[in-house]
Amino acid sequence: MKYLTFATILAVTPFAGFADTDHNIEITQAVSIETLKTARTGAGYMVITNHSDQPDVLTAVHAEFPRVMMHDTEITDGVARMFHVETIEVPAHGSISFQPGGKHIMFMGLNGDPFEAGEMVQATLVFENAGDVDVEFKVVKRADLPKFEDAIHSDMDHSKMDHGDAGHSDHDHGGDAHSHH
Ligand SMILES: [Cu+2]
Repeated sequence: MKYLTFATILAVTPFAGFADTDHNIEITQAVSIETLKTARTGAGYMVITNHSDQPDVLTAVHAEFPRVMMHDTEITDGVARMFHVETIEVPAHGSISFQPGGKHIMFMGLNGDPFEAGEMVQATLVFENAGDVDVEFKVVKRADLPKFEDAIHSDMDHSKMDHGDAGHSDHDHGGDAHSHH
């Protein structure tokens, strides 16, 4: 699924006029946690990696719910509180993690149609430079959440990604390694 998503991203990278610039956004570990039947909201988590030489900014998320927002979380006096953010910058050759207790996508207005494990939630991320990037959040049980902090360590990430196969291995991992020195 990662490979498919990556191909989709390449296919939708717009602006032929910017072809000299590498707008290379990769989304990994896109998951949502299953919700209660009565839940009105669900959250999406993922790691966004920007393989390009320019920072990029996530400016909006679209999905088929009455409202979709980007939230971050702060802890005040031991109480976690979510707040709305308008934009999220992804540094050049860097990653941003959306994970429980931190940034997340908030899907609002589920109204009787809960997220069930095994389902996919479709969304489109809108970036200032890369344009529209489609993403599918796989709904999992809370116990099956990946460890997001691993995702930004390229060595760990590589070990999970079967790079032995195919000509896939030459996609921009130089950028990852670079960001960890
Ligand atoms: Cu939220």
